[in-house]
Amino acid sequence: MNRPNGPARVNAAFISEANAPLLRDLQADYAALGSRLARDGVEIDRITDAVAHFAVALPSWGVGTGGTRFARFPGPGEPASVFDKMDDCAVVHRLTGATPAVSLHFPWDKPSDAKALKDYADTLGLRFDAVNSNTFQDRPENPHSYKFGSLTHTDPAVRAQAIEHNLDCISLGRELGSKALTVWIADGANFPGQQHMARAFERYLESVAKIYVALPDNWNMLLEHKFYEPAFYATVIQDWGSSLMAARELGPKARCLVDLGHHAPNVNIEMIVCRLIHARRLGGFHFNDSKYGDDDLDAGSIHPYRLFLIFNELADAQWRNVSDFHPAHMLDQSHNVTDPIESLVSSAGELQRAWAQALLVDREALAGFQESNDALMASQTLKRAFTTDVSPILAQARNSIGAAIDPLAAYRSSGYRKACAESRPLPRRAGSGIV
Ligand SMILES: [Mn+2]
Repeated sequence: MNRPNGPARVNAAFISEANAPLLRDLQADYAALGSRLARDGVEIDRITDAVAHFAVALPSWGVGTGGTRFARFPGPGEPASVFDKMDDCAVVHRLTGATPAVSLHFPWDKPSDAKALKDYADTLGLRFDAVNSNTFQDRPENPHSYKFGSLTHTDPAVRAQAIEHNLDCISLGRELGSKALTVWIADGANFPGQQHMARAFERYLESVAKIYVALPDNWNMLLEHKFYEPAFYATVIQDWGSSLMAARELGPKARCLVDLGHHAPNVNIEMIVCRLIHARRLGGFHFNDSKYGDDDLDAGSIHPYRLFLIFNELADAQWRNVSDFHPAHMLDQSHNVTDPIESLVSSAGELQRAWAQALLVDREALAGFQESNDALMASQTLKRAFTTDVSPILAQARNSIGAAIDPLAAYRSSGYRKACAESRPLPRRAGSGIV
């Protein structure tokens, strides 16, 4: 496919040129950190290798400018098609080396020719992660409205329409090489008494069971919970308890997806992660950050310690060799005031940072402090890893796989956004809000 606006300018030669003047300082910084870690018995190359193999999927909706309930302020050169989105995702991947997959959202990204899209992704070196269904918006082609719910609607015809859409997502995902379907529903109530809460949950179980049976054997169904919005009184799948109950009723291919923004403030998300690991039902993550609610801010921008503590649970599970443990990593963010590519580049780096820090935790020492009830030293053991500046590890990991030592600076010098602004049509409308 001839894509004149393809991400050709951000290619291997460009990145190598951008890296050249930074190599000497990186070597010095990496050697200094290597010596410091060696004193703790940590071999730095082992951590760097793990970071280089870390991957997180990009949300197709994340490369467009997001918005709020109030307004959306489009940025220049926004993607106008799913192919443009793939180009932007390829740029993020070339710069970071950490984002080899894209998570699509249907019908927003529904291709007229799935094979052409798959072929184009192949040429970009990208693959497809979980596909996301959307039964929270009405479409002109749908005979029924989701205003009062989708998979849990009181009317069986609406439920059938929502089930059918999820089945369509599975068949599209099969053509694209996806291995998972993520299901988040907006169903719930704004008023006490509006919805029979028990019956709504029963209808949910009945509907998702009809989707579950259509899953290929090597697929997962990721159930995403969220405690409020757009339903402000009660949401049908509001928490990890409801999600886990549903996953257990459905079967082993059903897993729980933890979106970091979908919990009340101060909820101990790392504890939830730990419990889902125990249940062998941690399906994956939507990474983002928040201050107040489901803010969809950039990962690591508000609570980096919380992000580290979540990765600490993942590193601990890996250290314990927990069976059947392979959670999917995906970003789910809304970029309202930044260039979306820059936010995604930065967020991928923040996840790698948390992963590197988590791998630095001295788990033998921590276990000893926990056994002897030494609360202070146990806490210090985590803090020692968290306060280590692992930036040289991240830069060296990127350099080792042909990505950019300083991906943001490289991106800004590439002129990619300016070229997109010149070649892509202006968005048709500026009004829509939340993505
Ligand atoms: Mn999400």
